[in-house]
This record gives sequence, structure tokens and C-alpha cells, in this order.
Amino acid sequence: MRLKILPLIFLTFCLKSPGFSQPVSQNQPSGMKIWFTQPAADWNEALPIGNGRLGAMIFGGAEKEHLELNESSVWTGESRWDANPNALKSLPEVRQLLFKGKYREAEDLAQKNILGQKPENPVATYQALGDINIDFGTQHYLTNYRRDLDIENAVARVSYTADQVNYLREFFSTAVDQALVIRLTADKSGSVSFTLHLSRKGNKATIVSTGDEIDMNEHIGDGKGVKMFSRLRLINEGGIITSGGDSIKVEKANSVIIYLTAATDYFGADPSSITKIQMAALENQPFDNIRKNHIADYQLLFKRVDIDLGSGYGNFFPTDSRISAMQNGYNDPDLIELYYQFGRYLLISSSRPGGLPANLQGIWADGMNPPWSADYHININIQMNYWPSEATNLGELQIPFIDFIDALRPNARRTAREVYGMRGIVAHYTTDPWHFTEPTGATNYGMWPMGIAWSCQNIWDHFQYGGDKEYLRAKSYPIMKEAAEFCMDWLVINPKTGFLVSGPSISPENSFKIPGSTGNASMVMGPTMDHMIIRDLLQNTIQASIILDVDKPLRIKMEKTLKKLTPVKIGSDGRIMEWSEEFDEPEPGHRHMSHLYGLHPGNQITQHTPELLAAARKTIDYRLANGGGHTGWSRAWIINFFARLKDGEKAYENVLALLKKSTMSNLFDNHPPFQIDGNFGGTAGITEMLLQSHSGEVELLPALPSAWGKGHIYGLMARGGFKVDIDWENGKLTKARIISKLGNPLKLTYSGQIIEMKITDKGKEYLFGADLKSLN
Ligand code: FUC
Repeated sequence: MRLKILPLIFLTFCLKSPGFSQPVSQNQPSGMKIWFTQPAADWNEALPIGNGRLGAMIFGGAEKEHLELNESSVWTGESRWDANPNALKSLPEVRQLLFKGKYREAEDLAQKNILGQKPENPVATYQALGDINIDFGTQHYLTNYRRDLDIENAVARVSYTADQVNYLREFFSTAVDQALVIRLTADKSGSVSFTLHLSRKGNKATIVSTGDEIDMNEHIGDGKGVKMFSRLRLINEGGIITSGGDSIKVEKANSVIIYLTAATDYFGADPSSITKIQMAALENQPFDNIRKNHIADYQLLFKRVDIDLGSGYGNFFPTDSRISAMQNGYNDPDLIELYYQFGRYLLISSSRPGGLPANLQGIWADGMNPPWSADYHININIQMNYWPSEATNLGELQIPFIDFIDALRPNARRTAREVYGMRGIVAHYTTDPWHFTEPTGATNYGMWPMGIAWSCQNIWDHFQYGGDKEYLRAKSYPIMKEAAEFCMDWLVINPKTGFLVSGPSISPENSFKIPGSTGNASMVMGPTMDHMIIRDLLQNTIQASIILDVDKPLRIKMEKTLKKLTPVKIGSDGRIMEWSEEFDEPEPGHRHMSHLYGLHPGNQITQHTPELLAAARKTIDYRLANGGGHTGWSRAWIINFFARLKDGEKAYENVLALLKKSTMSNLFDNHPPFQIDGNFGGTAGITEMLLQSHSGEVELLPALPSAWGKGHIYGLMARGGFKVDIDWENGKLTKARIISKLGNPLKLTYSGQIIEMKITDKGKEYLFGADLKSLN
């Protein structure tokens, strides 16, 4: 009975929405599918698959299939050095000008003498690998069309009926066999016919089709970039295949399997040989094994977390209709679960150990000039990409990010030394796989030397969650130590206050009105965020050096520096001050909320600092009242802030805003344009609503909204190495299961109640009921 009235209920929310379509099935469908009843009209509606490195966007046309392919190391450009040779000698003068309040003059001088030339056209950009186009010819009497991405299995499918034949295409990208796999089947023999083309935009690739294989290679960027090689092999069961030019034609096959392997020489090896070896390994295995191994490998990561926020009727409807219905006020907790898990799907599909980290678009990019070159912005974006990694039990997927920061070190050391005359390592607002670290571009975004220092927050978190001391010793600590060394050399005494300040620097990428003058500026001595980042870094590096029992003299120096570091200040209007002075703001709803770093992702503003907490609240409220949160990632950050403020209702309101205003129909985050950080920040924010562990305690359900009255989250991780399962009903904790992975002490809190254990047994499961009553 219920099912019959279901479409009507949904319809009332969808009437206004052009994307509305009927539910396809009346059986209880899986919640873990993004699906549509029509092919993608453009790239932003296509479905992403990926194995961390090799990916595709699937358009799914019945007559014409299109896959835009990506490989994470397909980059133009090369190593370069764009530093300004005058920087070192101009630095003291720029600082003096800033201390005197001569902001315009300081910025002009820094622009001329500190910032290097940023080439007009990007000298380096990420690019699509190529395109597969499959032409099936006219499909008669087409019905039952469906395109879906099953994020529980990491398999996408296109199915339809034409001329009474049921067709099915399956797509996945396997990390086990390092290949993209497509299988085309039909339920009537001899029905699979098509012509497949492999191509690359720009028409500079060499593409040769012989027998059942098409090879494509290009030294991309007109010779300034990586050498790429891709092989596509087609295996038909029945029928005839013919090849020529850039295509293969299939006539009347029963079924066809297509393998695509692709590589570049970015990591040094010859891409032609790598792809050949990979292809040979595929051909020696039955398809079912390849598929089974892929799903098993993927689920090993994906299935670690299970979420239930309540249920409605949303799963019966295509995803585009659900977004529209939500915009019209339909309550769809299943869509929030799907969005949450999609963030985890995207991380598993775009970041695997041994590869490059997820860029601004993960690994998925359209064409040859993606926005911001789809690079590695380190003034929030890439850090946000990895916010959900540890807490949602995907800690090993953060390794590519740590490796990447590690790989910046040689250039970062040179930049510290030659540009600033300092020790340690430094990078600015962005970088690329050629590891540039020198300050370039305009002062209002480029003059910000905290890129590595901030990244060290993620790096330290990796240890806090996972507890791998050897990894800390060998990999993380050396990066943190060098970042700390730079920061200590970089800080100078502010003559007005006697405290240490960072500068010249900006509060990313905000500006202020120059006092007593016209115009805006961005550069100051002492943006609040820098001090928060440096405080975090020094505190964490001190802890690491104690754990590893190394570098005592350096530790003492760091402790002394901390004592002299400018404290966070509250302004006359009760907000956290963003700069050392109370400037007027030309854009009070600015997307960056850098001076709240201490609230999230840092831990300097917590329940232990009530005044700062109240000021942080005012800061967010003011930003939002002035139009803040208008980019996807900015909205996602706000969810995290409200979760840390323990305001479940406001956090939830912003979860809804993220889905309604900044999410595309395929659930990709919309900056606009598509930018993946908002997806990851959204998943991180929902996690923070359910579990927090940044302030020395493991807090259950810190910001549970009334909309999620009954539910569970299983498999999250808390700092200290605790695996946490939580059940709740009527908005209250009913059960918690905590497994201590490392045997650390545990301070567990829920709604003001506290349980403290001086020691836990490694591997032991601790059970708690309502009000934290021990059930062991
Ligand atoms: C930062 C942000 C922009 C954008 C860019 C890629 O600089 O200020 O909004 O996300 O990165």
C-alpha cells in the first residue's frame, strides 16, 4: 500500500523541477546508487569511476557512448624556477613598510621584488587522457533506459531495451589489475555491434589500430610534459571485428570486453612497457575474476563505514529528481547517506598509495584546460580533500598527500634559502606535480608561505589516528621538523606588541580597506591564520619529538617560540580578528574563513576556550549574514565549524545548503565549476557531527540534528586509534562500541557525561549503553 502512494508524495516535491522522472522500480532499491533515466547531457552529468589513478567519466548514451578518460599523471609542464632574484634583499624593507602601515607601498614592492613571474598561460596543467567514443547506430524502440553508479561495488552500468533485446554495459576501473574495464552484453546472441574510436583532444596523439588493439601515445604539452601511452584491447565473443585508423568495428558479437591500460613516464618507467605488461596480465584471467577481485579490493576500504540517518522514499527516484525534490523541501536522509559515502567512494577512486594525491578535481578533468589547471592548491583545497580520510577509516589513502608534500622538500628548501634566506621548507598557495614552491603571481593570493605548514596538520593527524611510530620517524617528523624550522626563522618581533608575527603574508585570499586611504590591500604583518597554523605545527612537532625522543634543543627552541607567538585576539565587535588590526572589510562574506582555522581543522578553539568559542560563533554568523558559504568548499567548511560549535541544527542546515545549492546532479561538488574539495569537506563535516576527537576526548554525537532522530554510524576512527560504532534513537545515544586499536588511554564523552580510562587493552572491545553505561 505504502509503495502506491509513494510516487505521489515525491511528486509534490518534484512538480516544479524540470528533471523529474518516474521511479523505475517498486522494489526496495539500494541506497548506494547514483542513477538516471537519461544519458549525461554534458561532462557534469557523467558518472565517475577510478582506481586512484586511472579513471573515466561515463556519459552513457544508448546510441553513442562516450567515456572521457583520465590518468592522474597526465600533466604538461616540467620542473622550473620562477623565483624573483630580488626577494631576499627586499624582504626587510617590505616588513618595515607593513609595520608602518604603508600597505600599498609594501604590496607594490613585494609584487615587484618578492613575487616571481607567473606565466600567463599555465606552463603546466593537468589534462584528460583521451576519449572513447562508441557508436552503436540507431537503436529502435528504446525503452527501460537506466544509467547508474553503484558505489557499494564501484561498478557503473548502462542498460536499456531496444528492438526487444536487453542490453547491458558495465564499467569499472580496477586497482588490482590497473585497468579500465568495459563489458557489453545482450540477452540475444549476435546483438552487439558498434564502432569504437579512441582519440585525444588536440589531435596530436599518434593512434594506431591493429587487429583487436588500439594504441595511443603522445609526448604531451608539445614535448613539455609527460610521455603518455595507452592501449585498448577488445575481446569479442562471436561476431567479426575489423580495425583501421583509430577505430575497431564489431559486428554481431554476443558480448565484448574492452580493457584499457594507460601510463605516463612521470614516475620514471617506460609507459609502453608498463601498459603491455598490464594488458598481458588481464588477458590471462577470466573476466569474472577481474571483476570479483576489483570489488573485493574496493570493498575492503569502502565497507569499513556504514551509515544510517533514517529512511524515506528517495531511493526509489533518480538522483537528479532527488536533488530537485530536496531543493523543494523534501526530507531525504538517504540522499545524505549517499552523498556521505560518495565522498568516501571518490577518495578511494582518486587517491591510492604510490600515486599522486587527489587534485582539485580528484582525477577527473574535462579536456585540456581544466579550471585552475586542476592543480594542488595548498591554501585549503587539498588539505580539505584529505579531511575525511582518517576519521572515515581510510587513513592509508592519505599517504599520496604525505608523499607529495615530502617530494616538495628539495624545492621547498631551495625557496626557503634563496628567496627568504632561511632554513627549513616553504611553499605557497599552490603547486603542481613539478613541485614548484616559490612565491609567484599576485600578492593577494601568492604572498602566503604557509602551504606546507598547514599540510603538516594532515600529516600529524595521520599519526594521531594510526599511531605508526616508525612512519612518524621516517616520513612525517622530518617534514614537520623542516616546516617548523622555516616558521621559526620566518617569524619576527612586532615592535608594537613585542610578540612574534608572520609576514609579509595574507589571510587567504581576503582583503581589507586600507585605513585612511582609498583602495584595498591584502598583505600584513601577522594574519591570524598564520599564527594558528604555526602554533599547531610547533605544538605537534614538539609532541612528535617527545614521542620519538629526538631533537631536544630544537624542542626547547620551539617551546620558547610558542610563548612569544602572537595570541589570537577578539575584536571590539566580539569576532575573532582576522588581521592584527581591525580593518574594514570590502567582502565581509568572503569564502575563506581562515581565522577560524583554530576551530577547524585545528584545535585551539574548543570548549576549553569558551571566550574564543563564542567569538568564533560570531565570526561565522557574520560571514554567513554577509553571503558567506557561496562556494561548495566554503559551505562544506561551515558544516565542520558548526559541528565543532556543537550546533547540530546549524550544521544540518548547511548540509542541506551544500546539497541544494552546491551539488550537481551526479553529486559532484559545484564551486562552481566542479571542484572535488566540497565533496570531501562535506563528508568530513557530517563525520564531525557524529564523532569528534580533536580536544583530547572522544565525543559521541556532538552535533546530532533533530532530523536524524534514529540511526547509526559504524566504523569511524577517533584520534588515539579507536574504532567507534554508534547507535542512537530519539536523538539519544543507545549504544557505543569502541575497539582500542593501540591500547591508548581513553576519555569518552557524551552529552556532558565523561568516562575516563587511564589505559585500554589493545584490541579490546568496550561497550556502552545509554548515558555511557558500561556494558562490558
Ligand atoms: C582557492 C579558492 C578558490 C578556488 C581555488 C582553486 O584559491 O580561493 O575559491 O577554490 O582555490
